[in-house]
Parts: sequence; C-alpha cells; structure tokens
Amino acid sequence: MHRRTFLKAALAAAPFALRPAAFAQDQSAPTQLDAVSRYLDVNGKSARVFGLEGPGHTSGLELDASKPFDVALTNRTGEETLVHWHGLTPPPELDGVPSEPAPLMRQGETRRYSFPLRGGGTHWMHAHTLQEQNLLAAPLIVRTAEDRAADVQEVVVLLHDFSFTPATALLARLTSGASGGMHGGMGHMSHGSGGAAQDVNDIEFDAYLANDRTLGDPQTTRVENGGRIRLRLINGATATAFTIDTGGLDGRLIAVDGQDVQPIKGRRFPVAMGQRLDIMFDIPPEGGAFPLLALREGGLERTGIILATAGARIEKIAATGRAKGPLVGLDLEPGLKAVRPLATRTPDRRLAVTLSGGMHGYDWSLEASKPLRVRSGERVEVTMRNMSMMTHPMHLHGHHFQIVSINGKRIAGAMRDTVIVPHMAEVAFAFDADNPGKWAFHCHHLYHMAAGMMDFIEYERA
Ligand SMILES: [Cu+2]
Repeated sequence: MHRRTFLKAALAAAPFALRPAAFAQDQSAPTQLDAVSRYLDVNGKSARVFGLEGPGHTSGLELDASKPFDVALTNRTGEETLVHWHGLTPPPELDGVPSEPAPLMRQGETRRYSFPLRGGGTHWMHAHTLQEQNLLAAPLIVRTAEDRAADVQEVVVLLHDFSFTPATALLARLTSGASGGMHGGMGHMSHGSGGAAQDVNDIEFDAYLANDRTLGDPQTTRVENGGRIRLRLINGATATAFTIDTGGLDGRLIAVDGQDVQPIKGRRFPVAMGQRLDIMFDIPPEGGAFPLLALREGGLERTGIILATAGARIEKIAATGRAKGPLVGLDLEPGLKAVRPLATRTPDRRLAVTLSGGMHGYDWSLEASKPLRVRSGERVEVTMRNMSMMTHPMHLHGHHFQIVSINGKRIAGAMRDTVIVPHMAEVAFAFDADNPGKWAFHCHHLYHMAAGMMDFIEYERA
C-alpha cells in the first residue's frame, strides 16, 4: 500500500493522530473548539474529566501556520472556564488567564479568538485554573507547508498526571500542611555526585497517562517498516516532570517548546511541565514494536505509547519500572542551539526574580527585585534564581524567549516558552518586548502557581 493511503487508514482510529486532510479553515469560518465534560476510564474506574474537542471530536487542534489562528471556543463543560493557548503569541485580551484581562466564560458561551500565527510548532492549550488537573488540556499543533509535505508520520502524545481526588482537595491538603500521605510520597534525590539533595514530587497521583491511557492499555500506533516518525510530545502534567525513554530506538530531538533546534541524537530526553519535545525516529526496515516511555522523575511510575509495525509482537509493559526516573535537570540545555535565535543585541533592561518557598508552609513565591516592567521595543533579560528545594518550570506568556545563561555561564541556547530552574540554580532568558500587555510569568507546577508562584511582566506606556 502507498504510504500516504496506509497512514490515513492507520491513523483514522487513533484519536490523537494527525489526519493530513483535517483542516478546512477558510477566511470566514472559524475552527470550532468545544470545551467539554466527559468520562474517562482510568485503571478500571470511571472519572469525570474535561476535554477540548476540535472538528470531528478529535482532541485538540491542528492548524495551518500560513493562516491566522481563528477559533470559536464554546464552553460546554457545565461550569465557568477559559483556555490559554500555550506557546502562541496572541494579543493579551485573548490569552486566557482568568480576569487578566478576559473574564471566565459562562456555560454555553462562545468566544472567537483570531490573531496571526508566527510559525509552526508543537503547542498545547489548557485551562489556567485547577481544571487543568482534570484534563482541560489538549494538543495544539501548528503545521507548516514543509511539515505537511514531509514524508513523515506524525504522532502526537499528551502526557498527564491523573488523580481521582479533586484538584481543590489536593491543593487544600498541600496548603494545610496536614498532608501526611503526601509528604510520605515525597522523594529526595541527589543530582550527580556530591550534589545536594532536592525535593521531588509533592503529589502522589493515581495514574500517569499518555493520550488518556495508562500502560495497562496503551495507545499502539501502527508504523511502517523503514518509516520515519515525528513524535510531538507535550508534558501536560500538572506536577510531574518526565524523562522520555526511547528504548532501543535512536531519537533526534529537533524542537523544544515548538521551536526548532539543531538536531541532537539521544535515547533519553527530559521534559518538564508545560514543555514540548519534537523527536524524529527511523523505524528499522525489519520492523518491530517500539515502546516510547515517559519515566516519572524520581519515581518508578511510567506511561507511554507503543509504535509497532504490522505483525510485530507487542509485549505488555508494567506501569512501574525497576529504576526510578532520572531527575529532570539542565544537562541537555547548554547543548540546545536555536535554529532561529534572537538577533544579537545588548539588553535594554535586566530583571531579576527569586523563586522561594517550600513544602512545609506550601508558601511558593516569585519575588522581583524591582517591578517587572518593560517597554515595547526593548530587549529584556530576566534572571531567575531558585532558593527553594524544588525545581520550578517557569513559563512566560505572550513571548518566546532564548536561554542565555545557566548558573552564570553565558550560552546561546534554545528558544522556549518554559524553562526549568533547578533548586539553587540560576537561569536567565532574553526576549524582545514585541507584544504589549500584561503577561503572566509563573511556575508551571499547577499547585506552586496556585499557592503564589506567579507574577506579571507588564509593558509601560511609552
Ligand atoms: Cu514550582
């Protein structure tokens, strides 16, 4: 069978797979997106969760980079909500942080979101509320003409950490300090030889999902012998960092946070909350079954999908491994080189923030040494110093930034929108202030954000 025909047939059944002919955007009609309530079976038990359904009830959206973002979002969740387009650069009134500035949407309300796209990329969208815990989150894939012309099978995977306990109760337990069970689950790990111990994982989840499924019943994606695969992986977990383990398959990392990097070969790639990885694989001509696993940082738990050629024997994979997942650190970061970096320029403004707080008071904060104000047209450099015992994945809305310094060492790193700052580390990023507004800047650990690790970078009027 010709590869394209084969792919269409094979992918039709996979809810998260990209279907090449799926977009039908035109100038006048927006793409419909519904925020919904649905039931999901997790480990044999039914859970009410949310979803974001695009055309044909597929999860999420796939858009054409040559056209504007033009989406009509309808709230069918039965409660108030709002959606943030993580990785895109909308004007501030379309960003999606409740009341900053747009109010929450009422049940049944439809809002239209229209703004230019700035290129392709693996992005996602999610509620900027505790509803993110209940899967008010989905892939948002923007494909270029080059992506569409490539003879590559795309596989989109959204990772998640799932709990049967409501997010409000999880947060209340953490902030009340009366979380015996939660502290019991918390890990302490050392990084490298002689590194100080750090805290990892402040919540024990009931399951770790890849495209809504556990390894008890994983997504198995049919691939071709000798075929080329592009994994578009999104860490949509609220409080869990993962290491992607490609098993016996060599991967080539080609983008982080939807921004192209010079390819890096490997079999293990870290991905913190909010971040994305695009990894290319060549399936061997002899075929086989190839699990792509996501190892929970500091834990035995894992999730993932399986790529399999026709007739391949697929072995059952346990949802817990024998070795704890590695700490997600900055080892890979200095080696990442942006394909399209910022132009070389001296910063016009330097900002500095300190990340602090701890598990006991659950008093996470982001403190700036001076007001986080910028002016349109400036090159801004932001230095983040983490004085706490946990790693924080820091996300700035409305912009893409470049990593320019790690622990005082200058680098010309990747373009990103989310970067981790490990405990006692210092990371700096630079961005061009080209999208006036008031922009959320926060930790992408949902409960750290909810407990106060969030601020705004605001443009001054000239
Ligand atoms: Cu944090």
